[in-house]
Amino acid sequence: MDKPKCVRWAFFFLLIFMFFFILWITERTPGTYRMIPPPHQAPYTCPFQISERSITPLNNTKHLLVSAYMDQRVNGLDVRIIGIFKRDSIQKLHCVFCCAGKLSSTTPGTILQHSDNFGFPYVTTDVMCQIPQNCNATHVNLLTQPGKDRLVDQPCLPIRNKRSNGKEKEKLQFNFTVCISNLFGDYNNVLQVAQTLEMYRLLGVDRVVIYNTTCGPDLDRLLQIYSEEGFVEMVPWPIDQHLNPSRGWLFSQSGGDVHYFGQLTTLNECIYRSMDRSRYVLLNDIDEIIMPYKHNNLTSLMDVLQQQHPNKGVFLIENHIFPKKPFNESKWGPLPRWRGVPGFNILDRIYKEEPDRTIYHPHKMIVQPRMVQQTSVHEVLKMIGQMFKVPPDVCRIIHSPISTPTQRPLEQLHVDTRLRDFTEQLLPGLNKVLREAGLLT
Ligand SMILES: *[C@@H]1O[C@H](CO)[C@@H](O)[C@H](O)[C@H]1NC(C)=O
Ligand SMILES: *[C@@H]1O[C@H](CO)[C@@H](O)[C@H](O)[C@H]1NC(C)=O
Ligand SMILES: *[C@@H]1O[C@H](CO)[C@@H](O)[C@H](O)[C@H]1NC(C)=O
Ligand SMILES: *[C@@H]1O[C@H](CO)[C@@H](O)[C@H](O)[C@H]1NC(C)=O
Ligand SMILES: *[C@@H]1O[C@H](CO)[C@@H](O)[C@H](O)[C@H]1NC(C)=O
Ligand SMILES: CC(=O)N[C@H]1CO[C@H](CO)[C@@H](O)[C@@H]1O
Repeated sequence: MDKPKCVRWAFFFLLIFMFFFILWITERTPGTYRMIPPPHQAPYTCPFQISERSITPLNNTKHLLVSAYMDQRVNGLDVRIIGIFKRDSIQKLHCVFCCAGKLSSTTPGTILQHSDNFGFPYVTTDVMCQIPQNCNATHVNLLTQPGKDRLVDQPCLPIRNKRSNGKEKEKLQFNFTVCISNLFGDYNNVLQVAQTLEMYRLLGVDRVVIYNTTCGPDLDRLLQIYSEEGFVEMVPWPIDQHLNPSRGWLFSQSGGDVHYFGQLTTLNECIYRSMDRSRYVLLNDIDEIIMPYKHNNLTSLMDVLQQQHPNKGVFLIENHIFPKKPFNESKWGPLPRWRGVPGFNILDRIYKEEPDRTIYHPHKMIVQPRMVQQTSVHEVLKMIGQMFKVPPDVCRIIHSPISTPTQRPLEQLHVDTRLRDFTEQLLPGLNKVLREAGLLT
């Protein structure tokens, strides 16, 4: 090859390279710079930055913000911001809104600390804000001082549950949502979780919301499948990146910054997340099944209970422990195909402890989310409407904990095979999802 030809070829390849390089750059730009506002905007147009995370630190404070929801149940207040606040440094806060692209004037925030904190330094806290007049609010932010200059650095929260104005109440998307407040500690009990989720489905649950700090590798794969299908909604919950979360429920016993990986906050978050889309919300753990004993499913149970108790909005369900030992191998399992699956088989657990009703006995709850303002784990803290204790022969919790410290003698246990009524219905779906997760050979 002579020299000019070689240069011409080199130039040609350079041009092609540059063409693809430019194409690549323009493809990438919108994703990479999503958080930076477009240029040439008038001053104070907003939002500057939108938080897409489930935990957002509030600048110049020790507090964390979680989410903002429209809530006009109390006169004069419009928006509820759910947060995790450091109790010893709670200060005055001011609300500022994005009103169709324009920044509003500030309004004072009303700070409502939840009454349950179990001694921990951080507590679930709501800030209630009033929207200024003539503001079509889309986003909200909090300021420690009522000036606008500090806003550039602080990502604002989108306001959720905005009902379309004037429209009749829309039909609810779901009848029953289960809120699983936390997954943490590389939990990998796949067999139990798959059985439990399939049981929820048979009982009429439409959606399971799971707040996820960490989980084990096999459970991760299983939950990816459920979440692609839409039955499970995973909410990232990286609380360990912001605080030192406690594995216990009481500060004096286990120390740390916040109760059980922020369980009290996620339960409240889940109620507001479900408020405009689910008739009922079930607040229980992943090792618990709220089980009707006189009905085939939750729909028929709640139809009857609600008819008998029209003013009740919170239904307390008694907890019954099905200990790890002794157990009775069910005649259907453990099937050999489940041998490679991590976790235990809840169908084995047919012995149940009788709860000691002379001491405090914790309940879990089925609630109408629109009747609840603030909740704790075993009871609601603030509500509109009343509570009802559901008799245990109508509905109770089948609780299969991963371990039970004290083993009771067989004479003190009762046989309860309610779960096995569903075995035949359970197996097809269960084996299908375990196969999809690559856990059955
Ligand atoms: C408020 O803003 C939303 C989104 O920007 C828009 O869809 C809605 O029509 C507005 N409502 C009013 C009353 O202007
Ligand atoms: C909710 O339950 C009602 C009956 O109580 C039923 O008509 C409706 O289809 C159910 N909705 C969903 C989403 O399952
Ligand atoms: C619930 O059970 C009732 C009565 O057995 C049945 O008619 C209904 O179809 C069931 N609903 C669901 C959602 O499974
Ligand atoms: C749960 O969170 C961990 C840690 O962020 C992540 O690695 C995992 O993929 C998440 N699992 C699911 C199913 O979302
Ligand atoms: C398991 O259940 C069967 C049937 O109820 C019973 O015959 C058997 O004795 C039980 N085994 C144990 C170890 O409890
Ligand atoms: C001044 C200041 O602390 N700014 C921070 C506010 O918070 C965002 C993210 O939450 C940070 O990126 C800023 O540096």
